[in-house]
Amino acid sequence: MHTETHTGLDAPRGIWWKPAHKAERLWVGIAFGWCLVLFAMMPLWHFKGGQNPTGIRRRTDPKAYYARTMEFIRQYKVGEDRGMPIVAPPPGSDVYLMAFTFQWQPILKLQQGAQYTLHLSSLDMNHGFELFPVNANFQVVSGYDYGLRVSPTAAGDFRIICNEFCGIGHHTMVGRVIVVDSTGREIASSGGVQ
Ligand SMILES: [Cu+2]
Repeated sequence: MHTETHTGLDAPRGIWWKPAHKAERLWVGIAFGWCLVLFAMMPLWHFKGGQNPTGIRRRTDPKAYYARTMEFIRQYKVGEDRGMPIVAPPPGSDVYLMAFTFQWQPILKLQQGAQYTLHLSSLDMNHGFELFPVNANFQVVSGYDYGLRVSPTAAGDFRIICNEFCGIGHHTMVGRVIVVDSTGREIASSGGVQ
């Protein structure tokens, strides 16, 4: 039996080079046009929709990020909730939140309407920051410091959920953000929707 060998250098046999049908060309054209629309949506939504925020991105060492977060906790700690430090940084400050299996540390106490730079990083693997019930999602990547300029718009007791599967305790990885209103009053609620 004769077995033919083919290399990529030989032209394939047959009539594969037939020009594309009109309908196919039309669909390729529509698909390409749609690609351009979606491509334009990214910058458009940054300015119009308040999505795809820019921020500070820099490389960091997990050990250095841990040390920086611990210093931040020591500096502004105001209490504890079941052993977890509650930290109330002043408006305008840099806020550090670290993710690791299976915790978010520390608990943040922020003021409604104040501006902060929220730094996110992971000490081990990829985690997903999701502020519940606000639909805000960010990747938390080990070795990278992602600094977001944030300003809480509503007072309440919010939760941070990990939305990137990170292991056996992933579903228990819940953090907390307390936002006090402009009078400094804390709105007590558990499970926190305001
Ligand atoms: Cu996780």
